[in-house]
Amino acid sequence: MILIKLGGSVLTNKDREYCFRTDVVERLIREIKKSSAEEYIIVHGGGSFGHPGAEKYDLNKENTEKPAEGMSKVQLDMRRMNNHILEMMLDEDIWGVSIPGGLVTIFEDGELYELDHEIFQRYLSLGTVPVSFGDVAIDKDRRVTICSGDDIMLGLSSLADKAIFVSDVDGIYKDKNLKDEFTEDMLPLEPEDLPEQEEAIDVTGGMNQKVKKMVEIAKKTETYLINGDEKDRLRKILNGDEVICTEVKR
Ligand code: ATP
Ligand code: IP8
Repeated sequence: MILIKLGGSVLTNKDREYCFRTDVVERLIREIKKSSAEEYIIVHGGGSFGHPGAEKYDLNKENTEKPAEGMSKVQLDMRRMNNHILEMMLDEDIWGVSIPGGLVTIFEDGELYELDHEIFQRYLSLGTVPVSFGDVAIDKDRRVTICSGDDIMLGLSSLADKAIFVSDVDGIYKDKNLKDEFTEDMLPLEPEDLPEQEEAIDVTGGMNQKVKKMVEIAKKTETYLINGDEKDRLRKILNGDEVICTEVKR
């Protein structure tokens, strides 16, 4: 089974709320369809659908003033995004089924505590393609928190032969301006070695948090970050061909 995370940075225009990059999403779905991947799970991020609301309601903080209102609204935003993606998949005869991250996870003080693997395996064995996504989830300590798509990737990593993160950069860069060479082989780069991000970033922590989770995922399965803006990279990596990317090694 291959895990594919379609990142919010490639699916949406993060500078404009609710702005899908329709052509890119359609192409990525076609690349998956044309590839030799037979059994796979798609996980998608929140991009400009999920992050603005999550920030507005402080859903990733310890104290959230309006947890029920925030949960209700941001869950709806994420389900709208997910519906779009499922519709585009149906257009390519890919039988996607929605598995919202908030319904299959429990968090403890902001960290993933439990993820229900079995539901994914059951849907896979039906011949469907589970499509899970970052969501608002239950937290044992904080009441609510944000479940990142990267948490779902981590939770499913022990089932996977390969985990592919599709982003809008060629790989993980060591310098602040993303200008120098990105690192093709993350060993022995540690998440702490990455440049600190100054700008306000995603509620789920941007690239630094992603790399921490990728390092954990790499202990379980082959883990790559590729640029989905570049045509054919997703199809090629799914086929097992070499592409420009960062492979995070354990
Ligand atoms: P989402 O969390 O919404 O699903 P995503 O998974 O696509 O989004 P982001 O959190 O947006 O991922 O992270 C990708 C972005 O991180 C890139 O667009 C890039 O500009 C930025 N970035 C910051 N630091 C680095 C770095 N060291 N190497 C590569 N990209 C970086
Ligand atoms: O974009 C975040 O998921 P991510 C989901 O994968 C929400 O970090 C609701 C912001």
